[in-house]
Amino acid sequence: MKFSLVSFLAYALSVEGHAIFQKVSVNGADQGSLTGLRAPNNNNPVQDVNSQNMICGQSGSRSNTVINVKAGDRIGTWWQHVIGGAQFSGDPDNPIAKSHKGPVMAYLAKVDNAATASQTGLKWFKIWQDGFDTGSKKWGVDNLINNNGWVYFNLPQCIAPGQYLLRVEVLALHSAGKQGQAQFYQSCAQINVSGSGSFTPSQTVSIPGVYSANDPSILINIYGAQGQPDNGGKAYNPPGPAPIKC
Ligand SMILES: [Cu+2]
Repeated sequence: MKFSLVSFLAYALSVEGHAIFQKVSVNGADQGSLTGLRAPNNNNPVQDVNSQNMICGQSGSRSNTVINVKAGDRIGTWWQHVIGGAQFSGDPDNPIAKSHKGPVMAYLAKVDNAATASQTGLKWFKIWQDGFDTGSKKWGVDNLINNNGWVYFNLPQCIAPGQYLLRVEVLALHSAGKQGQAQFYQSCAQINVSGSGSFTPSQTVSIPGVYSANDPSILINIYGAQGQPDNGGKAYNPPGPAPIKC
């Protein structure tokens, strides 16, 4: 009895297949687990687009470190099924369950001190996204899985020096055909940007506030006629504003 309960629980946990953004690299230099991050300590998704947990995930760990970066640097964000990596050896849902198709997006908000700033009431702008490629039928999440949980993007060259929260988000759409069933996963990195950029966003968004539950990018059936998660071959626009252009 005991063994069947244990294996049932392992199965019940593993079918969740969620993920946590838990590490940053800068030009390939690994910053260490949870260093410079505000990250949830469990992998449950946020499903209420109006929740404060939409900002940096459910409150969990909060680092005292601010990560130094230069405008233009190649940033890596590392996603795994649970904190530390796979939930168990051979975990098929690490870094995230293959079912969890959807976009990956990155936002910045200016703060005075990234280690101490409140994350509420900030003015966010999007710097990068990886949505859906209609040619290859690959979602941002597919690229994350193919890179063993790493998502890479360049911090735009024009970003002005100073401290920021960098919010990176996976939006899993596998159940998003029903309102309230899209799954949001996010953490925030605390960064200090150097360089000679001078960009100030002409438009910013509030988080929460930027998304609505019936947004066509959030309330969406991504399955085509054959049941494949190919959005019926149609283009997909990730929710929120367009990424800035330098
Ligand atoms: Cu999930």
